Amino acid sequence: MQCVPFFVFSIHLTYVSCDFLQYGNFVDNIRLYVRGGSGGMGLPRMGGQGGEGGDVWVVASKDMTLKKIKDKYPMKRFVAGEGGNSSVRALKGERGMDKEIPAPVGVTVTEDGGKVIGDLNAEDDRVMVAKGGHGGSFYSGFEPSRGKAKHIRLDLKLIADLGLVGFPNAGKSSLLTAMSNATPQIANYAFTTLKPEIGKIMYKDFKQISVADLPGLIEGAHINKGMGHKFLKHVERTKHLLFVVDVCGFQLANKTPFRSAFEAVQLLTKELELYKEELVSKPALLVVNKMDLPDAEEKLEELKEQLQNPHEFSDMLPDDMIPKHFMTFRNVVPVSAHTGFGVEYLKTCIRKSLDEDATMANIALHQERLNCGVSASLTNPQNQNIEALC
Ligand SMILES: Nc1nc2c(ncn2[C@@H]2O[C@H](COP(=O)(O)OP(=O)(O)OP(=O)(O)O)[C@@H](O)[C@H]2O)c(=O)[nH]1
Ligand SMILES: [Mg+2]
Repeated sequence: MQCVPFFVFSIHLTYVSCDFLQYGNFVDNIRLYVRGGSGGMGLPRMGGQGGEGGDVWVVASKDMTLKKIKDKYPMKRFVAGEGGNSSVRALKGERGMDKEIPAPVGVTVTEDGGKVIGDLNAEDDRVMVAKGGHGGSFYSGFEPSRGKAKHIRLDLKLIADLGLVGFPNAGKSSLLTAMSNATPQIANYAFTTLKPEIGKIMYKDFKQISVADLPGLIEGAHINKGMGHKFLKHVERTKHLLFVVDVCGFQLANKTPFRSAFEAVQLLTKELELYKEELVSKPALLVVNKMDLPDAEEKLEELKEQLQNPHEFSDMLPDDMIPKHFMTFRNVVPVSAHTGFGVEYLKTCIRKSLDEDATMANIALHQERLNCGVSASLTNPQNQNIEALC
């Protein structure tokens, strides 16, 4: 068998646009109308004050998805309760009921103009999105005010320890299947994965590492070609990146250039850099997949040599696609997702890499606390509780 790339998509790269490709049923952003409740009427003749209108909150809830919000609230309209009017029996009107919008963990809440209202990163995190109006009182001539009204967006970014980054067909989903409990779709054509999926790698000591399988990147993803931004944003919140390349290289279509494994690495780096430069400073590992194919060993050696001197070998790439900084991988691991070769070693490398970072983060936190303690004892002669000062 010859080591050849797959030529399944016969369309030109530039025709692969978001309009052309469906994003499956996966909903990863949604726009909602929210309005705080109006305040209640005051009672002028007795100086009574109307109740405050309720507020609208977005609350992170387990097992919630944006699709569920869409299905359950098709009007996508959330209005909090009105404050009660002041009356002879209850001079202070009752406060209106708050309205809670359950949302998945990992959403960023923004206003229409793009201003971030808040991130919900853990269950029960909450953010107020529309304040209720004031009840009518002496100061307002007993007239209540209306609640704030606006459109907001909930934008979901997956949170995972590891994000798989690669061209289509590199074998990302196959690798996830080989490493974890996930059963993503796998097929011999580009863009098999249309929505992100999370799998968990289980270790013997019950440690779990979450891995996000993402749709394949193509050249131009940063300007929204292919699946573009829709999934690139999911890389933002993963702690580490796992680049996956086909040892034999990749060609999207017969009109697009063939890219060797080395070029694939650089192009993937550039796409990340162009989308958001800080992404390329994330810790990364490189998986060289399909090592069961003929000539794989020679190709791997060639790749390793090229990675040692990337400047020398980048002239095959267009100038504007050469990354500003070449990626430094913590490990370069040859595997075959098909035969299982190298998969256990890869799992060990991933674990080690994440553990090392967790240890470093703990040391840094400890150091920060100590430094804070030193400055506290310098500025605080009574030597108060350092923790409290920090
Ligand atoms: N020979 C060989 N083929 C593999 C290996 N891993 C994956 N493949 C094949 O490569 C093709 C693509 O695999 P997928 O796992 O769907 O690739 P992907 O990177 O998830 O692709 P997209 O979801 O389209 O981005 C399938 O036909 C797999 O069977 C491997 O280790 N060796
Ligand atoms: Mg896939």
